[in-house]
Amino acid sequence: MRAIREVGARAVFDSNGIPAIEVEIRADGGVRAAELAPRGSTTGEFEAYVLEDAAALPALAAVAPALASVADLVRPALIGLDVCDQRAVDAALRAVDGGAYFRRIGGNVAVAASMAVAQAGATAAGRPLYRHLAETAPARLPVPMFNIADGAVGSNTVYTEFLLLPTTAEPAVALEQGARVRAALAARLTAKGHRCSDSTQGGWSVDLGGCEATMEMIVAAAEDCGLAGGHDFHLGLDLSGAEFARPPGYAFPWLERPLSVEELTRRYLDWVDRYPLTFLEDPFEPADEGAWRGLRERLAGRAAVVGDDLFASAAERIDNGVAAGLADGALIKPNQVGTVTQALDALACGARHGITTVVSQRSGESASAFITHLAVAGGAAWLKAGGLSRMDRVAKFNELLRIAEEFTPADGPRG
Ligand code: 2PG
Ligand code: MG
Repeated sequence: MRAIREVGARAVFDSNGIPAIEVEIRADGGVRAAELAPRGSTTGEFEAYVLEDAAALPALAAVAPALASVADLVRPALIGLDVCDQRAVDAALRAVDGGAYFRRIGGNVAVAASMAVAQAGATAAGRPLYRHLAETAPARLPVPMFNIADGAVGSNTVYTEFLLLPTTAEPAVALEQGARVRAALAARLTAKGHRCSDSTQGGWSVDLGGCEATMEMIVAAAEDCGLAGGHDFHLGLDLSGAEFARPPGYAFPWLERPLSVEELTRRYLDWVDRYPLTFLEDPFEPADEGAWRGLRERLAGRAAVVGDDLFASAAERIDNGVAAGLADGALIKPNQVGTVTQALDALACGARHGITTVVSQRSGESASAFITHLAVAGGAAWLKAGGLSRMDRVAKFNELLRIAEEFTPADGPRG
């Protein structure tokens, strides 16, 4: 047993220049690790609570309540625990919180502490983080998917993330494909007089006025690289439906007018017919269960309906949602649910149901490649880490190349 000896914290900045809490763990044997809490730009109602003094943003003082939580609640609960026993540590975090969504200790505090313990535990155990975390789910290498053109909230006015999904399972080949299509898209955009700039997630921040024009441009850019839609790659969209729900319909900025659920469903079905589109993330708001089920039934497997805000990375929500026929896939983001163990449980739950699992970044990130290891350990199908730009995104893709050097599919259950 390697005991946790010290739990410290500091206020730092995330990739968007927003103050975040970083938790630092020290354990027996000189082991030391720190992780900061990522932050979503669109945060669903079922996400773990962010404990901060929001009125003080962007001053570092906004982190003061989270620092107090570490000092007063988390530190006493974790000191003396085995740094390698992630389940016990995460159970202690939940116990000291005592409620739902980490409203007492803060989901940001919980996730930073949980991830820092995992990193320290891997170091103490002398093995890579992905092996340290692999418990029950079969470990495999996820396929990287790329934010290739980004209109996500905070990026521009289209409010949709355009994703490139390579079909190859070979990480280096997939990453090269992402890089080539990124460059080809920039060439097409600049040739048409559009300005190319990086979005917060490392995609090209573009506003071509609508989803169809953007998908056509991406497909053309991929073809410039000799890649064929439906064969070498597919497309995905993250629609962030909850942001645009105007019951009983939806008012996306790229729509000429608000659409009813039936009209929007038909629009999605039409796109799946016309484009190599196989991945629809958050097409509706979570409460619109009939819409989710209806789209999924009418797609009949031609494209995956994937829940992000719908599930908020909670195994119980995935269980219920899949049983209700709402989705064929789930995004997993540790800070949505609060601890590494709960994120791994959500991945295992997805595997049990045979749905597509996607480990994902947030808009506000660190330079850590934690989620890459989580994706491998939990057997995720996909790694959604943004575009191939900005080191906070590229670091996560580069880590996949490093892991691929030593990975064998037998790597998995703890030996
Ligand atoms: C998403 C993520 C990452 P956010 O919606 O899937 O792409 O963004 O930070 O808004 O959760
Ligand atoms: Mg999303």
